[in-house]
Amino acid sequence: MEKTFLMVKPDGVKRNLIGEIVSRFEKKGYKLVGAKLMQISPELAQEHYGEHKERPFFGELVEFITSGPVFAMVWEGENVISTARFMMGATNPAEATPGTVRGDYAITVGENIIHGSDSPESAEREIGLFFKEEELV
Ligand code: RTP
Ligand code: MG
Repeated sequence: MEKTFLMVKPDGVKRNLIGEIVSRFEKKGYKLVGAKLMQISPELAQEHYGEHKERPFFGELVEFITSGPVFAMVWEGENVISTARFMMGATNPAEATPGTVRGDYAITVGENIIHGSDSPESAEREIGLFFKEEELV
């Protein structure tokens, strides 16, 4: 069964949106197989967002994602990688459809509430970065 890595970013945790976000994926029918509240180190942040290291916003991205605790999760289900991305909404919340997480709860691209793996390769890589095998049930 397909698995993906989702994370409530520091802005979502600060705004008390963990429950709301978990609830959406539970109600959709996906299964939560791993979860933890954690502080991301600068090293892990740079590794996680490695594909963006040449981008002008990389420094701000690393600073933001390490600015407070995040809620890291692994979800399982049919087509969960692409459907979770659809449920998250566009990267820029100004373009995200109402009914999506970013469409309903965010305004700016720098603080867009949630992360989700964008492909099977990213999902495998990111689950491995954030979770040990024994942390998944
Ligand atoms: P994420 O990786 O966080 O789930 O977001 P995403 O796939 O929708 O977007 P991605 O292209 O991977 O960008 C990662 C994060 O970088 C920030 N960003 N800022 N200032 C900008 O133009 C800009 N572009 C991207 C966003 O916070 C985005 O979530
Ligand atoms: Mg991305």
